[in-house]
Amino acid sequence: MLMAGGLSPVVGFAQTPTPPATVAAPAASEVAHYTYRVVKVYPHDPQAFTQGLFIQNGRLFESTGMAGASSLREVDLTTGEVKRKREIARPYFAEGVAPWGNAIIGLTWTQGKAFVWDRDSFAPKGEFAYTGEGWGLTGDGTHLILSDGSDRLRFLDPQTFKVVSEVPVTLRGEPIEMLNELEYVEGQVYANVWQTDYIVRIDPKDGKINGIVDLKGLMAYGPAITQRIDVLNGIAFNPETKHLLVTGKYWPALFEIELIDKA
Ligand code: DDQ
Ligand code: CA
Repeated sequence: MLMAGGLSPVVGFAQTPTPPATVAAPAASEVAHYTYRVVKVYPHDPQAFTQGLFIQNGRLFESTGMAGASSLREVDLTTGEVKRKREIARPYFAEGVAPWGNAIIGLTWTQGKAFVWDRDSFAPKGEFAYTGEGWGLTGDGTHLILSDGSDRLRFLDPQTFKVVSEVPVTLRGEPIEMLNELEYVEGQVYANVWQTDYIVRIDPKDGKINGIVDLKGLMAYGPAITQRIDVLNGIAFNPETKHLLVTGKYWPALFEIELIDKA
């Protein structure tokens, strides 16, 4: 269940599941809790149903979903202006994107197809097939890492898209599903949990969640909401500042944030 382990948007993560009698409960301190400090607020295209987000060499790339509105974009961080855009035609519903060398690889939600584009021209370079759904995509330098809405992360060979290994993602022993947009940050995988204000930090070695970032209230730092917005989605790491950039589907703002230990 999505809410197993206490990621319910209503009750937060205060509830601790009862451990089996024979197994010692891991100390709560094994999971770090973070809140955030907003460093900067940038404009974001409110028509962008954000599905993928990353920075490479200071350049910001984004993918957007919805059949008929899917795209790959390079975006000017400061102005939010779309510098380059490749539309991804129906029936494809674009999902997460990640860089690989000079290429960008992009998932589709239920079409089982990943596109490969040239990073600079966005010209198509190839395709991969995979089973199941595609949600988030990132890379650890050796493998691509894919989420599919379940509690599992798949590690893929970037040359073939074959599954090399998989880990179940757990919070204090309970599976956490609905892992959405991903970002590999200094040895850990950050994941938006779909339809919550939480980003979880996952140890890719064993799938254990070792940190929870609570982004509740983030939109209050942005402009007034004048249109329908959807869920938090999109994490990019800026290695120069060590800050995260986060946004959401149809959000009018993109936030540069710093994580703060929750007291
Ligand atoms: N996902 O990105 C979480 C994988 C899917 C989000 C889809 C939400 C909008 C659904 C619209 C239905 C159109 C077929
Ligand atoms: Ca990302």
